[in-house]
Amino acid sequence: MFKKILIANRGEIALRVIRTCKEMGIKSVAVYSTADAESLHVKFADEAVCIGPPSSNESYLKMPNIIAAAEITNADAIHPGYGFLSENAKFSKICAEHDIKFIGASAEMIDRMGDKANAKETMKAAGVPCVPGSDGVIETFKDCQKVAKETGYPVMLKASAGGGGKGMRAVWKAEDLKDAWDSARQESKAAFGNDDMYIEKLIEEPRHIEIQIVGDSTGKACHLSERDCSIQRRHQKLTEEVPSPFMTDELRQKMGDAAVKASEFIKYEGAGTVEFLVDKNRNFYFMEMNTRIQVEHPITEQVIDFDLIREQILVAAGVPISGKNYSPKLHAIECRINAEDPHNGFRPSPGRITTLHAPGGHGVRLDTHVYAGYVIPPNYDSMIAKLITTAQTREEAISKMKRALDEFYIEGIKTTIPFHRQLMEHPDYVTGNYTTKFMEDFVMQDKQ
Ligand code: MV4
Repeated sequence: MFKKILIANRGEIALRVIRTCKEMGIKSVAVYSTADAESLHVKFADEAVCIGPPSSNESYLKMPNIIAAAEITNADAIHPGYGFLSENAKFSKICAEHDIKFIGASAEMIDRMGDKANAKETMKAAGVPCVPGSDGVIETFKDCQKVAKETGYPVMLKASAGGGGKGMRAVWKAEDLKDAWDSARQESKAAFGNDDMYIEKLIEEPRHIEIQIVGDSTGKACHLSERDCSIQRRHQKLTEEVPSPFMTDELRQKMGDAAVKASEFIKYEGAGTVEFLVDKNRNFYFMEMNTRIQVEHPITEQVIDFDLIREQILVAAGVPISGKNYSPKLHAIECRINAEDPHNGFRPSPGRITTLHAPGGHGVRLDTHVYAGYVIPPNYDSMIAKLITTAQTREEAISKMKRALDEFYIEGIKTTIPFHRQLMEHPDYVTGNYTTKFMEDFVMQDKQ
């Protein structure tokens, strides 16, 4: 087992990893930018190394500084958390070259799944259902026209280097294809330095349901059920839940089997997520595979009683998994609390937290790095806490969430707490009758 793990991240996820390290008797090393000197991950780790100024490019993304910090402190593994370097093939490779275990995917795996057209072709070969469309990348506009016509409108143009909706265009009729093709390619080139495109049939008002998987070094994989992540705004998830209100035992079996098949086909090692689009008839299609631990992993931990960070560490150390698949025994909901003003277009609201009262009690979990007096720097992601409730039923989990949100006081900055409080009473949320279109139609009620 590892003796010392360096956590190449900040905020709640850095703290989350440190907690599991402590429970496993593994020493932890925090790295931090000068903006994060007062952050809890710095205080709670066994050691801490400053790696640069506030700008992410000069700190949390600066590979030589992080490797140097690992070498100075004698860390034998690096946990990258999510975001930053967690899906950076070059960083995974550099860690391997320095004999430091990267607790994440190999460079080869990251490259393979990071190229979306290639990932889709791989999944097709594995026998995982994919959205009908082009075979891989489309070379010319002429081919694009041809495939769009064969596929049948509406279609979706997607950037192979994409993700997060960048370089993606829905096209409803042939006459709009040229403009969409040109602008999607331009956007992709600017964002990723690559303008490879592929086409799919447009799935209207899909749900986003993902399957958590874990694979080990023997090539065996298992799934840990789903998460419904359909409530998103501009490709940022706001809340997630498990079980999905749209799930059936039969669909879970099929989607779980597909995700395990996908993982075993590529001999995936570690924790990963297979994302699917699910249409109104419960047809499901592979969308993307994430080769990292995700923000919303705690809801899975809550309903199957598993520590996913511990699982990542064990698998990275070569321990085989049991191979058993899991169905949810309970219901869990996560609300992402962001330092944003939901009454003003979710505008970022960094600054000092003057007062904080955290919710607690039965079935309430709060993963956060903030405290009264903490100053939220403007340089990073605006998520400051994840509030998770767990109960026997969805109704009870919602009741608990309302109660927990009501006793969550944060003063000094604006947060998304009022948004979540309204969401928990929205008729379509309460009935579970929501899709990825939900936030397009959502309107915040005025403050009382
Ligand atoms: C789609 C789609 C409909 N049809 N593909 C958005 C992010 C990118 N990873 C894939 N996305 C979509 N792909 C087809 N063929 C609709 C979306 C989509 C979406 C997917 C998941 C969650 C939220 C979304 C919001 C808008 C569009």
